[in-house]
Amino acid sequence: MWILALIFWGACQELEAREQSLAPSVNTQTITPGTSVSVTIQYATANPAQTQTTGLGVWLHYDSSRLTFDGFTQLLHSEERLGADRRFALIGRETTPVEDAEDRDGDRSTDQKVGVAWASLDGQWPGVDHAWPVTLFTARFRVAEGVSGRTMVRLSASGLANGYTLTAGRAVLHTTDAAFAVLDVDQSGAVDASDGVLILRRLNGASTVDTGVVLGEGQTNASVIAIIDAAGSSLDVDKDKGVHASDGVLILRRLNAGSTIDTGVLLPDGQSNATVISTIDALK
Ligand SMILES: [Ca+2]
Ligand SMILES: [Ca+2]
Ligand SMILES: [Ca+2]
Repeated sequence: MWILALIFWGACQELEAREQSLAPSVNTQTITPGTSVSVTIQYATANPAQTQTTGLGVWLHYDSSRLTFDGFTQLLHSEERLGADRRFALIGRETTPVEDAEDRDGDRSTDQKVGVAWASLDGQWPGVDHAWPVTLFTARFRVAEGVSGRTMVRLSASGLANGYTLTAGRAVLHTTDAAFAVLDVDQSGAVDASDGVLILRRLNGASTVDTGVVLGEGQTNASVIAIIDAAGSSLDVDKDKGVHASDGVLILRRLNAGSTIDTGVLLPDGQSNATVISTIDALK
């Protein structure tokens, strides 16, 4: 009995992992070489939601060959914005970029970082006077001349409230001529299961494919459908000379990290689970 109780307790702990989460207000933005771009970062908590803590330290990571940091605006609890309320301290603001030597964001292309941190001794950060998600700051960058393609602005934590883990999103910045992977049909900058869902729905003949799927900036149901339809025969991943729902099933299974994707799908002669996987992976 006590073992069951322990397992139950463990399951509850698992379910209730406390999170501080950071995400850009828009996941994908278009950039123009030689101009500026602003990335606004929002904060929330989960388990419990919308709760006060002792604070948070944030690093913003970026590729200095493409972006030059140009300062924070709208910084939460900065002196300009603190007014009479002194319960919060903005305890650090690294406006001079430093080398991203630790690479805590796991992306070698982001070689520099800037940081900001807040603390509340009585555990009342970010305070109750803000709508959730709370806007922490807007970071302005200058975009280098001659840039093309995609670049990421990523997030990591320099400090978390005790007992919390970090969930971090990332901003995808891209020029208008950036090439997206064939399977990145929502143009989010990443090929993932969301793309698989959209593709499968379309190959099933659906005319509304984006239900419940968050699309990249500027993307609509119609634009995603146009991208999928334009992909044409490259989506024929089982190479039976037709693009069918079965191709969508195979793609979605693979984008869900499946290593056996042909269960229940009849493959043509010469095709195997391995050949289909390599065809799909070549489109990522
Ligand atoms: Ca990095
Ligand atoms: Ca995508
Ligand atoms: Ca096919």
